[in-house]
Amino acid sequence: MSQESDAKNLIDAVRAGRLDRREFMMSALGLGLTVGTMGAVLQACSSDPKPAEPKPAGDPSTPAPAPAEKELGPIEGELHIYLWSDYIAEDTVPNFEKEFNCKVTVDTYESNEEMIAKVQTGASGYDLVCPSGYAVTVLKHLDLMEKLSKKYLPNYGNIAPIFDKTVFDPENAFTVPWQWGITGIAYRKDKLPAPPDSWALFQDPAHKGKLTMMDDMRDNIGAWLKFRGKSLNSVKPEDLAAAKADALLAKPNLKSYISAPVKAQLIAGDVFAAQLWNGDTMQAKVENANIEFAIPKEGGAIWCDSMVIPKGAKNVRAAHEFLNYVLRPEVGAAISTFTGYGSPNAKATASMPNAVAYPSAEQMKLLEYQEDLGEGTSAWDQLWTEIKSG
Ligand code: SPD
Repeated sequence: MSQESDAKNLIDAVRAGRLDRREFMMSALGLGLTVGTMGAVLQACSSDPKPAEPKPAGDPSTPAPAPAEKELGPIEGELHIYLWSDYIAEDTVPNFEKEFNCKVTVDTYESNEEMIAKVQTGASGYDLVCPSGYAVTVLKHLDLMEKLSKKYLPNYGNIAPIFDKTVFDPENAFTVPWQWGITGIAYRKDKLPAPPDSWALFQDPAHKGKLTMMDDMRDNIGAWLKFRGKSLNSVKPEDLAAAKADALLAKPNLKSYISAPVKAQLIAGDVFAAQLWNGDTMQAKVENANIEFAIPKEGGAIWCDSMVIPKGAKNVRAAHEFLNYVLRPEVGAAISTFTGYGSPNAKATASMPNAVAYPSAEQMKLLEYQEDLGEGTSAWDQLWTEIKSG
């Protein structure tokens, strides 16, 4: 049976009440279904006709009252966060622990897919995770997020209008935007003859063994799609076949597929150019001023990562207190000063002399937001496996 039909059978079983959410996840894992297939099938299944809009009671011009928010108990004594590496200032957690008398653990990951796989088990033990926009959509389809109780987030209004009611969370129901950034090329200006201006750099054998690309399906394949003028969200078989051919052409020149941890190799000069995110590049530049960042002429990805509370989290009040705390202007500013990324917090940005400016309309022409691939996710998963093992 195909992955899709296995996934459909499982979803039917949930709908018929034969499996609960946890049994569903365990069965899916047992069948070896990928995150992509599950998300795609769930998305396809959720395109059933919508129930009729409820009729407004009374004056039709009166907006329906907002649904009651969950009352939360007192703050718990612990909080468990699962976050991208190098994505928080050094004093953010210790200051929170002291002020709120709450012990915080922070574990790190290097890709959305790694994080989703853990959250999908239903027993990750995390109270906060940090998906990129497209991954918020995947978690939503899988019903893996708790709704926020805004009454515990009085600082929510500090979020800049451009990050308010995003495509991936149009009702601000689940997300607190954390950082935004761009995927491009980090390079050593003292090791390359000229600043790189194209993804073609990685196909040039002149720097064989001194180049790396990200161990991140969306960023890696996305770059090769942009290289050929395609959308980095394309699921067209012909676009994906071309991206695979380009990725395989580059592969012999690559030292490895590696994401944020490549910073140490750039600093040491073992790597001359790496596909990387802008903020991580700036963190490396603090250690070595020869490191620069470029957006290839064919374009790159722009994304916004947000904090969300996974379904079943145990320390929901502490999660809210932490979110409200990081929304303080000075805390948000300290985080972005450390990470080198853009802050979605307007008040934080206003207080930072060197805040990363949101791209201009001209720069935005080169950039594209990553979106959920829906039913195309399984084709991408397959392609990424073939590229890495090819
Ligand atoms: N070191 C933190 C990097 C965060 C990158 N998140 C976004 C990835 C988009 N594919």
